[in-house]
Amino acid sequence: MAAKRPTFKLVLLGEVGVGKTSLFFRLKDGAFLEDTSVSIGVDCCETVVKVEGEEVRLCIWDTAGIERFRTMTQGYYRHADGVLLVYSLADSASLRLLTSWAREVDDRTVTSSSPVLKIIVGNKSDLEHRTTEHTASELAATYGCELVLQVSAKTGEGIEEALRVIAGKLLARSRERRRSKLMTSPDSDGNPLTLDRQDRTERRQAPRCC
Ligand SMILES: Nc1nc2c(ncn2[C@@H]2O[C@H](COP(=O)(O)OP(=O)(O)O)[C@@H](O)[C@H]2O)c(=O)[nH]1
Ligand SMILES: [Mg+2]
Repeated sequence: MAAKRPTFKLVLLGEVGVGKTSLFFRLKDGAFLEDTSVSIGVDCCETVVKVEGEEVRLCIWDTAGIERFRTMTQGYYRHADGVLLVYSLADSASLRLLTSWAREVDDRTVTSSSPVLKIIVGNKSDLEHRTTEHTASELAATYGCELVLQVSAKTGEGIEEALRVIAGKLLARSRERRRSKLMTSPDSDGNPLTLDRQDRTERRQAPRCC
């Protein structure tokens, strides 16, 4: 039987209008959706990225417009491996307001078994920039965000590279976690866990969104 792909859940967050749904459709269909209002109800998709010869499956969730009420449910974050904190490079307020989203992620994921990977994504790189990389990097340092990326959902610029970097980081973290568990956790019989056994456990728990 073919080996299952490592699977990770990513959720999109950020102010209304920064381009989350456009990014979602760019990742889902590889195209720019001119009218994102038609997206209501479509909130989850998957894409497969090749990293170091291994196929990684990313399940990506969009807010489906709920963020305007600031009432993201706990379920939205459940089993999330990474959060894409999106702002618009053409709108400095959207970067400033990302701090409250970063805090919300910390509050909502405080009980997660492993820390969620926080990634700052500057969208609309095709427009004139009204934010600086320095400000984004400062925010990243303050809130423990490990990556700062720039993309355009409209032109597709930076998208493939962003997916590869994110998938690579998630894969490396999951391997690292598995290694450290192997070092520390014996199984119920007192034997050290083998990689295969741990692997199967993680695969059973892998989120399925689509
Ligand atoms: N120029 C440009 N416009 C974009 C880009 N991404 C999204 N938009 C536009 O920004 C507006 C808001 O996008 P949307 O995806 O609905 O934002 P959301 O509220 O964060 O989901 C729409 O008019 C999009 O067409 C981009 O990369 N470049
Ligand atoms: Mg939207």
